[in-house]
Amino acid sequence: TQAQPSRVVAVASDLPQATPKSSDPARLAHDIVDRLTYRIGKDATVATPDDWLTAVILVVRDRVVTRWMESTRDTYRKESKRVYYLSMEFLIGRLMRDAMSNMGLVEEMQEALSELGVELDLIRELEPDAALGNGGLGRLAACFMESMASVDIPAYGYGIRYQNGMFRQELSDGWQVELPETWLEHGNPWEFERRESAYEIGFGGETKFDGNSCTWRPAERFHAEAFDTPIVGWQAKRVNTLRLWRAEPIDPLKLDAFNAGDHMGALRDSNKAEALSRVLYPADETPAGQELRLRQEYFFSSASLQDILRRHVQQFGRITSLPEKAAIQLNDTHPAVSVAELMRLLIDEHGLDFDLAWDITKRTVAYTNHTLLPEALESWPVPLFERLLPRHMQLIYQINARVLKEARAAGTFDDEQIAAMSLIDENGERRVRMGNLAFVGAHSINGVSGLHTELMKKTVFHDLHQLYPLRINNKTNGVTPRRWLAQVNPELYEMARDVAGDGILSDLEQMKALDAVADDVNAQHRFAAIKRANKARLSDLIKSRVGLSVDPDMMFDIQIKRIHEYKRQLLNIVETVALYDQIRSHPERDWVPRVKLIAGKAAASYHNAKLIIKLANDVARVINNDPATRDVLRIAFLPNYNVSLAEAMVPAADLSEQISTAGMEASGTGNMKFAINGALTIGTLDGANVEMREHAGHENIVIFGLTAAEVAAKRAEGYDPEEVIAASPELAQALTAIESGVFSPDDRNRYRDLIAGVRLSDWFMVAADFDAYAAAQRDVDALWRDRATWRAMAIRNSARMGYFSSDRTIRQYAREIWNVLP
Ligand code: B1H
Repeated sequence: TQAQPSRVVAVASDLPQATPKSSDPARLAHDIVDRLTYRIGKDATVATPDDWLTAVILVVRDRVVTRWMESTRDTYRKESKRVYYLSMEFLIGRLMRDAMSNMGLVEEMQEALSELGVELDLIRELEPDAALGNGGLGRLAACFMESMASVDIPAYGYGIRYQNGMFRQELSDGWQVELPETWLEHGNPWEFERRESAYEIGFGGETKFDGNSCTWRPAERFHAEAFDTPIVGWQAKRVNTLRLWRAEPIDPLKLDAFNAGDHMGALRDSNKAEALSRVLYPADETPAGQELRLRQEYFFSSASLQDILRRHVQQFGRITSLPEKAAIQLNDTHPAVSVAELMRLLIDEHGLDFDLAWDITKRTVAYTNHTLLPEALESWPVPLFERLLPRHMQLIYQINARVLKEARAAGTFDDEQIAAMSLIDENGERRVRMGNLAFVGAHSINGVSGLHTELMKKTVFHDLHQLYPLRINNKTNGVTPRRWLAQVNPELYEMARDVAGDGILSDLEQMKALDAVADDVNAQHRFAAIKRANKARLSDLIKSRVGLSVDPDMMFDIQIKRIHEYKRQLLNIVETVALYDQIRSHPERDWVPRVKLIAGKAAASYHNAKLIIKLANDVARVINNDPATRDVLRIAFLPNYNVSLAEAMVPAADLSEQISTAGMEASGTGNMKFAINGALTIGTLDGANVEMREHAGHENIVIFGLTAAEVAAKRAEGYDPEEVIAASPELAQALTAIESGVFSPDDRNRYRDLIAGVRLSDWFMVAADFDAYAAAQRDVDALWRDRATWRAMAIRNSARMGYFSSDRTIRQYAREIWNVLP
């Protein structure tokens, strides 16, 4: 089928308003040389590839700016409600291809550059990844920013302009080594420094009451300075702003101290300020709990709220209309101190009384929860909180008194339940519970998948949910199809367009049209050729990164995500070891050639996670060097997983590993990216896998293992992993091999404790799920042998993932939480 002409016409009229002149290749070429000369001060003959990259970005940026200003003016003129997305993390990756492709400039730019003798693909690789995030939570924020622009919602992202983002991971003898990432080294041509937008941020000091009014005199004060990055929506319909804050000293150099000979003291404020926006905490799902982290959280929350209130008052005059004109979404509890800060600003700076301020706060703020892991629920020791934010501590006590009064008035809660709802954890050292603060200060609390939302109601927020039963709602995550289909897999995108028409990127549900061709031999061959080409490209990358040759005709089995025990990379590796043993014992069998690829970073302080990386590398060394198995089984750990590496791996996957312990992965978003690109999923009934199965059809996904309810029951009953191990010879053999040092002859005890954890408690159900997982893998092998069936399933997966576009997610937030019209 061909695209219907009418659709093509409709889309063409939607193209970016860039004048034909501004996207003309000759004009682009001229502009590139112009930027090179006048902005970078280089002659084309001596320009380095980095110079060309900067010049190209500046040319794209100039075209973006026109649309940006139009968007801003449009919002102002229409007096539209604005959405504010507050997040400690924005994992945006590279922006050039994204901006160019959403502006509709890719081909013209390619032409312009070839006139200049420069290869776009080459300079594209030089752009650093903006890695201002740990993993899924930060990447979701980046997808949401792109989707909000694409569905035409006036939105601002607010965060921190970390000088050092996520660390760079290197391997040294198979161990993870963390190195600082210096993404700003060559400057950042995307950002605009806003020296005029600076706010004062205070810490410590004391509060003074005069009647009802309170003044807070902070002991330390800093400035927050804004840096704006334009975020281009699909077809440049709208360009929104990502505003990141950098901390600045108010007094960069204390000359009096310096002159008195105290040279270090003269720079103390400068150094303290620098530390605030210096580095991203690289501890996914394990809050650092350090003072600097709380300072960072307050720093960016306060700057963002001051900016939001200033913009509101400037345009609308009255602060009381805030909830009608601003929706503030808290990305997890990291900005939860915003609830107290908004109350402070409304009461102390804008003179409202507590009741009105509380009403405005609740109607403006909404909160997204991203995890149920107990260790990830943020709380701060009361003494620390009080010392850094004395005024906020008072307000939190006042809020708490009001909430607990409401709870008591309900008459249905016992003391234990009341204690669970309190903003203060009184068990042991008193702590401020940030999740409870975010919950009570918000009109909406959402989870990120259906299962996660239901578990939220039953676990962390069980009692608050009883008190406020209308607040919890679900917004299943999604990913942007512009980056995660069109840009990473242009050939599959082209095939999809040929079948489903040009509308798929504005409405991913239209991919459904591919369903009709899933059994068509030509479609299957085209799909297979595309996958093969993506795999060949990834093979080259693997060869260059880790020196391993992999045949693109093997099954590419991929697990990429942060290294976490609950994500169960260990289950994957143990199964690989068991399979290795099987192949050695039965070399005559018809084994499906498979390469297992693993990548991901471990938090620097997470001992077991780092050990799992070492294990992957130890196992890889043995297996990849065994001539008896190397034709049918290989395994590689690819270092420095980041957005750009994901972009190379996702379109090359045959099999996507989504094997977390059921009940522990809130949603997952990698799972969606793989399926959109035609990988089959092997996974547990966890997070969004549950919904992916409904959309793909139960027959098109390989599900195994305990359900969340079964995991909970097993843990409650107290289960004995040794029994399970004894009943499974393959598992027993693999565990024994690992713990006895077969893969670590240089240190035979290396994995003793790691495996002991499985034998003794097996909190993550590695042993409990092993047999089901191994059997599911053999089912996968059987499917692979029937290539036509496999391809049909893969195409159906790709066709049926329309629901998992972040445009759908954002439209739901817009209608059901923010009350804005896309
Ligand atoms: C997710 C985090 C997270 N949930 C604490 N929670 C952090 C918690 O630095 N910290 O302190 C950082 C990150 N990240 C992830 O969010 C979930 O695990 C995924 O399942 C989910 O898909 C993603 C987006 O909702």
